[in-house]
Amino acid sequence: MKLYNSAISGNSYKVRLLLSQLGIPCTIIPIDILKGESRTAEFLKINPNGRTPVLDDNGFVLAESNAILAYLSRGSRFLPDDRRRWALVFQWMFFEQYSHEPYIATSRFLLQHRLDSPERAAALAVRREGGLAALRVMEGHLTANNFFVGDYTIADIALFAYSHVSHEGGFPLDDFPKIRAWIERVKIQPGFITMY
Ligand SMILES: N[C@@H](CCC(=O)N[C@@H](CS)C(=O)NCC(=O)O)C(=O)O
Repeated sequence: MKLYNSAISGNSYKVRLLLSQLGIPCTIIPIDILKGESRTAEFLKINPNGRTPVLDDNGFVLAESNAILAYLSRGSRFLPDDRRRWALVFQWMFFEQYSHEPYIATSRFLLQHRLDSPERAAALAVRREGGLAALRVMEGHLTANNFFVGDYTIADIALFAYSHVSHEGGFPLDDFPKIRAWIERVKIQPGFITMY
């Protein structure tokens, strides 16, 4: 098992976290996205979309962090078998990719890796309301639930990756006590590893 991994990416961290919790050994292949290493001709042969993470399981090559989570967790306690719970896990993972990551992760990238400029300020401004809306949805759900679907699943891993560093994207969690409490619950799961 090989993982093409970006050290600064929450999407790559999701996969490293699950691999650790499953106890699956994996060779990490570092890809420096800030140096354009995910856009070389060689890497585009691996993932024509030019993005990390990418898993290579004995020649089976899979991109998209949440697809990788689904692939690795199948048959494990991190992905329920029950059809409705299984679908709810995917509901939250699609939510993460459409309503959370495009606002919170990209704001973090802009703040941490792009110089201040009017263009950056404008890009952050258009992401602000979407990011807050996603956090409000999470806060509401976590008011009545300890995890996103029953016990800890890959839905939690997918949402944890960028939520726990959301302050780095300009989204501090002061007004989201339920999310903060959930973050602490995730951090004490067996096999947990930090992002950095
Ligand atoms: N939907 C994809 C997003 C992957 C993605 O945006 N990866 C970023 C790092 S977080 C990347 O590799 N960017 C490099 C580039 O666009 O050149 C996933 O969940 O895996």
